[in-house]
Amino acid sequence: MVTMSKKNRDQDNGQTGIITRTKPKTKKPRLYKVLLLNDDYTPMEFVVHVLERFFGKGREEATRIMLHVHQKGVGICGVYSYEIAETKVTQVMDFARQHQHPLQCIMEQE
Ligand code: TYC
Repeated sequence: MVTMSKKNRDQDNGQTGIITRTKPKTKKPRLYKVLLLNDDYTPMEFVVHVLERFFGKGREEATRIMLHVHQKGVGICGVYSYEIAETKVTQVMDFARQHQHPLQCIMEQE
């Protein structure tokens, strides 16, 4: 919707038209995949824990995703808006660094 400034409202005597949008504005948010990359050193149990803690997965799904990454080299943890995806990547990278594991987490536009 387009609205008038206070000055314009004060001067408006009812004859001034207000332009309104007829079509509802539905901007679809761009989505980003958060991916885990395989490496030779991060313990499998640590990756499962990451998927449970930061991506809300249960033990079974977390284990399935971890094994997929282990076998294929890369796997999807979840799909989010830019800000949420960026936060997840930062949380995982900080957590991996704190535990001195080389685990890599990246985001990619869908
Ligand atoms: N490849 C690792 C190992 O054999 C396990 C692993 C899985 C590491 C997934 C990273 O994103 C990863 N210990």
